[in-house]
Amino acid sequence: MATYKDYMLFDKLPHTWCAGCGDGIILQSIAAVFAEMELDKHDITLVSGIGCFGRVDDYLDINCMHVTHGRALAAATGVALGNPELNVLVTMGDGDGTTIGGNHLIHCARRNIDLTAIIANNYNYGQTGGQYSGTTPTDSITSTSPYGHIEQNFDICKLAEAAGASYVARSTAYNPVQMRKLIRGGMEHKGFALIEVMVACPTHYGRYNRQGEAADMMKLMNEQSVPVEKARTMTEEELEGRIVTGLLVDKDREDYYTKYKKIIDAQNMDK
Ligand SMILES: Cc1ncc(C[n+]2csc(CCOP(=O)(O)OP(=O)(O)O)c2C)c(N)n1
Ligand code: SF4
Repeated sequence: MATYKDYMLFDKLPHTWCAGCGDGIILQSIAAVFAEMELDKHDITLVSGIGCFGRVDDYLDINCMHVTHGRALAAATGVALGNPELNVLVTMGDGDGTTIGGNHLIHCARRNIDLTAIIANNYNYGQTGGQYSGTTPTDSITSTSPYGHIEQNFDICKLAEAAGASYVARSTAYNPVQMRKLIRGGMEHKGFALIEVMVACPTHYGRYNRQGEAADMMKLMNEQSVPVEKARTMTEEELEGRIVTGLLVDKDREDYYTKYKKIIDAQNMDK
């Protein structure tokens, strides 16, 4: 039986992430899902953007594309439409996926492109020194908001849902069992799947906001988490500052390629 190790490039270790960074937990979870699904390596393509989390492709023994910051979903759209049989995964940070690349996110969701996007949300641009991104909570401290961030932040899952995503889920690096289940669900879903995973960046966000060591950040993440089933019984005030986890949206909506192929096939029948 395959294990996550069969999909890893161990000769590329040690990895470049800081001690306590949550990104490695997602890497292991992705490889574990490949093993659970017994996927042939040639049937997977992973497209990643630039950033700390974008480095996941360095450690996986599968076909990968490392593309420009903010453009991973655009490149992955081409891959998914070019070969609809592939399992296409896209790995991005919150800066990559929702800030510089936010436009691609909403249009991928709207079009229902059949791919699985995983966004590691550490509330900042980790790789370039902890600048604020579109998900940085209001009032928090970053290298570019030393007196407190004045902007309103995005809720990535709500944004994806509003744009038409047919599968939306959220998990945390604290809960890899749930994360694996949700990533697998996204990969098995036909259409655009978005999984947001909350991760700790102790080097920048945690340090600036005095959240302690990596383990303290993980504890906080767990305390803030609330399963979606329970969240549905809570008021807006009670949900303030909480991380709602689980499967948030799961809709049956025909994906882009299937719809397009039907039109082309019908045209060819008329000839
Ligand atoms: C077009 C472009 N703009 C800016 C950069 C510089 N840059 C590289 S990584 C990065 C931030 C990455 O942040 P995020 O996507 O949140 O990922 P993280 O590092 O936090 O995992 C930036 C701004 C770039 N490489 N290309
Ligand atoms: S800077 Fe932050 S996100 Fe990047 S590797 Fe270090 S802890 Fe992880």
